[in-house]
Order: sequence, then structure tokens, then C-alpha cells
Amino acid sequence: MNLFKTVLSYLILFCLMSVVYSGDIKGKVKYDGKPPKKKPLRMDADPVCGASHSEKVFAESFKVNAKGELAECIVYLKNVSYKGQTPSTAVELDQKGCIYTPHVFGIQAGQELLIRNSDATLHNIHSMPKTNKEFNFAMPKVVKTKKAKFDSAEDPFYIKCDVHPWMKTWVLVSDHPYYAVTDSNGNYEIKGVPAGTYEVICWQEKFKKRPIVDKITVGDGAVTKDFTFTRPKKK
Ligand SMILES: [Cu+2]
Repeated sequence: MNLFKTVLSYLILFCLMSVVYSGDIKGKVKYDGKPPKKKPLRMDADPVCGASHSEKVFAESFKVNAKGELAECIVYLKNVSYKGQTPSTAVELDQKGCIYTPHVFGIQAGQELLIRNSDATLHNIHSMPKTNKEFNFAMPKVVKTKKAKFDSAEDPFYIKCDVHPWMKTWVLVSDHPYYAVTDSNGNYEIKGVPAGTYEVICWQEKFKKRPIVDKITVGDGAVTKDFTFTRPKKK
């Protein structure tokens, strides 16, 4: 009888292990409200910065199009137990025209961040994490690349330039690969998520204190999940 039970439990376990589903999550992030006026950035303080743009550069904290589609939101899952490897490719962050590119990005804990200085001027890159170790170093114009790493998962925080006050980039550090940043039409896609129910967060810079928190269940196939940020009522 005992042997029968053992064999049976192995059989059940085997069946469960062979049916590991995964699915893709995709959707759109929108903004419900009148878009704020675009504010031009003033870069005249550093002639190198000003001279590197022939057109106006606008503040980057809220990029919404005429359809209310919101760019540069991070959609990410929480509480994922991920046993996969850390990517061996680096995430690149460029300082070009005294702007960080990308303005919002995700990286895995332990993954390399390759920081470039494409400008003929001095930048001082300074991370502002709560749990990760802070970094803070100068990149004179002759220093073209530097490397950094974040050890642990952390909700989005910013990295700034101590020379140019308008320079800011936001980073999510994740302990799994299931996150995405929305494109200029507010679209995102997270591929190959193992079946399960997760907490899902939608973050946007201007709404950083009130990210959208929801639940999502992934089975076999695609799941659509849209998010809408609503303009706060004036008190
Ligand atoms: Cu700078």
C-alpha cells in the first residue's frame, strides 16, 4: 500500500511538472485628463548641452500623446520566484545632449549597467536608491564608459546628474525578467510569464506615489491588461 502511494505521488508530481504553462501579458497605459503643458528644458547653463540640440527639448516626466496614451510607464510583476539566470548582456544608459537615454528603464539585479558619456562635457552620475548601494561619480568628457550594478530588487528610483539639474533617469531593479516600459503609444508586452497569479504594478514618474496595483492571472496564452491613470482632483 505504501509503495502504491509513493508511486502515485511521483506520478502526480511528474504530471504537474510536465504541464508548466506560460503566457504573455500585453496592454496599454492611458491617461484620463487634460495633458499638462509641455515645459521646455533650459540647458543654457552649460553651452555644450544647449549647442547639442537644434530643436526645443521638453521636460521628460510626462509623455502623453493626443490619444491619451502614456509612454515610459513601467509595468512589472511582484512576488515572482524566478530561478533563471541573470542576463550576461549589459543594459546601456547614455548621456547624450545632456539627456539620459533611456529616460525610464528596467534592469535585473546583478545585471551590468553600461554608462556612456557621449557628450564633450562633464557629467556626475548619482543614483538615489533606498535599498541598493548608492553610486556617485564624475564622468569628465574623456571618460566615455563606466560600469555599475544593482544588487537587489527595488521599486523605481532615480539617477541624476549633479552638474545638470534637469538630467534624470528612472530605474526599476527586478529579480526576474517580467517587466516592460511602455512605448510612445502606451503599449507594453511582457513575454513568457510562468502560469500563476501575480501582483502587477503600473508605475509612472508623475504618479510615483500612487502607482496602480492590481492582480493578474496568467495561464496558457495571452492576457491583456490595460491601465489608466486619472488626473487627481484639485483639493
Ligand atoms: Cu550632466
